[in-house]
Amino acid sequence: MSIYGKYADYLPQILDSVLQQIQGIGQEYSAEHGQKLYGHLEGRVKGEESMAQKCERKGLPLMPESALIENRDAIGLRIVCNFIDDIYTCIDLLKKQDNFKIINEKDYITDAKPNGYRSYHLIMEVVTPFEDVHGNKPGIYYVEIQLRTIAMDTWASLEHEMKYKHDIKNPERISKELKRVADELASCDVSMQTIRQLIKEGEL
Ligand code: 0O2
Repeated sequence: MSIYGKYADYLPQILDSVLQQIQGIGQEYSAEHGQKLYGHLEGRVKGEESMAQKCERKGLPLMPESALIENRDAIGLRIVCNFIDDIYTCIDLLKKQDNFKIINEKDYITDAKPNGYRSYHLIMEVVTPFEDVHGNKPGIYYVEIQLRTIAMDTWASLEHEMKYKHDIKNPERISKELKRVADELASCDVSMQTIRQLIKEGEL
């Protein structure tokens, strides 16, 4: 039996509808401002095995309540922006959506994790036409959104991959190098932002 139980079929449908809504926000923004709000958008339903492992790690029973209430990232989206400012514009636009309610925010861009990880995390409650774990219909489901620049995304993907390489001989050196690269990329993001601002001012 799936850890998501009878709710398993709803999750990809909720993901699709949130993806579509955010695509719509992006299209509207491009039409109005003549520039892209984000570079790319992706989403996934967390695999059952991965969710089961996460529940086990947290000492939670393997049941839908753990997967869909105690954990809030069964449905996850990532918005990758070209510039840091665009991340905050996206967040403002998400907050204006009537059917999205942001219940938790973590700004790892202003406060990077000690290892150098940068990203902005939101947990949203989304109203859906489906029954939820509490038996309510329309039901409320959680969706995690990670917002990053291209540079932050590149770093996080490589770091994530390396986490699963257990045969690294000099982990301390690698962690130090990764932190150094994260800080260099963050500095590039700020420079790119400044260049865009200079171009905009030149257009006035
Ligand atoms: P996956 O496989 O990417 O989904 P949670 O663990 O979600 O219950 P927590 O610890 O408060 O709660 O989560 P946080 O800090 O919001 O981070 C959750 C997700 O952010 C992770 O999900 C990763 O996707 C990403 N993340 C956080 N820290 C790092 C990091 O140092 N490096 C990288 N590459 N990604 C990070 P999962 O479920 O751990 O993994």
